[in-house]
Amino acid sequence: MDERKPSHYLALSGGVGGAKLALGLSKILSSEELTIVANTGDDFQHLGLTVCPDIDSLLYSLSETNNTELGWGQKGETWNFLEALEKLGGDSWFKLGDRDLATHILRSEKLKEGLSLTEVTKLLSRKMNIAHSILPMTDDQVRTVVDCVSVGALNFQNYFVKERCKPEVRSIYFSGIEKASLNPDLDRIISRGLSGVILCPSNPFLSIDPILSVNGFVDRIKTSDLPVVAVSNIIDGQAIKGPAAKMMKEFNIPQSVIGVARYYGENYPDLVSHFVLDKKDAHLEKEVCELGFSTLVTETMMTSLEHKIDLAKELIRFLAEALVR
Ligand code: FO1
Repeated sequence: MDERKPSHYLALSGGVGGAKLALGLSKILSSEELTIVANTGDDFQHLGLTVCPDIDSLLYSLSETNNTELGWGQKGETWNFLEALEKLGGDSWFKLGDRDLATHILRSEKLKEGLSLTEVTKLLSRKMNIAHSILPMTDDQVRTVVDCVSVGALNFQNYFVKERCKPEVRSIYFSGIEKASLNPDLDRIISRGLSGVILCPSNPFLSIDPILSVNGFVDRIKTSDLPVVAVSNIIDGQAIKGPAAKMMKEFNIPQSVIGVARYYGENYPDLVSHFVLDKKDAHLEKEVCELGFSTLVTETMMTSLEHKIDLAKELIRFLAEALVR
């Protein structure tokens, strides 16, 4: 009789890159085989609403309703609310489309009624016909703060959207992280046993760090002795999207896949065992290996659904090989 435990993978995601890979993984793994953990450090209160951009990127990506031109929000979006708000002199720097607004209003109402963020995310997932579990890293409030050289501490969305990532960054911290407990559902899933953890090609400082900083999470993963694979968000020295490369320069980290691999290795010793780099960085594979990672070189640009699925398949194969060794 085959006594093997069923496979179950965790994918840690923030922003567009994470959501793209999560979609690819969801096409090849069943809801019993995959749980997606979302960064909630980008969440904020805006116009009286609770906005959770990284959860929403996952909701819209997995329901295939995401706006691929903008990289956030929903496709076929209209902007009547925003135009009316502007006319009234309201705050319009953070663009809430009419369709997107429904998500934030429903979420905010349910949170006020006393549902947890996990429960609200489950409800929204169900309504969007998403089979896979999207779990916020915690149900407690954590807010990413970007401390900038000239302007001081900025809430994440002020830095990212209002200031367009222009100010030079001194440091980043996650307000509330000390008191945040790991999502209880996530805790249960880890206890049942995992086959591997995937750090999606999201910004390590802004998207992956907050998740790995939740109390006890890294220790739980480490004691399970699992293969943990990081997919580089940097290709040929450039971030696929967002300020990662600029931040690496500001933090004096090499602006390359080496910088990403070194960052994970130094900040999370003995956590990440496997590393995926893009074909364009193949010449750096040996150097990544020398940092102590098993490596896979492949196409990591996900410009079509096929690319997302192909990368997901390669990753799962790579992790499965690690398990049989
Ligand atoms: N990003 C922008 O650059 N400009 C926006 O106006 C904007 C609005 C927005 C509304 C809802 C939402 O869920 C996300 C939104 N984003 C916007 C994206 C978001 O702020 C960032 O991409 C993520 O937080 C980074 O992961």
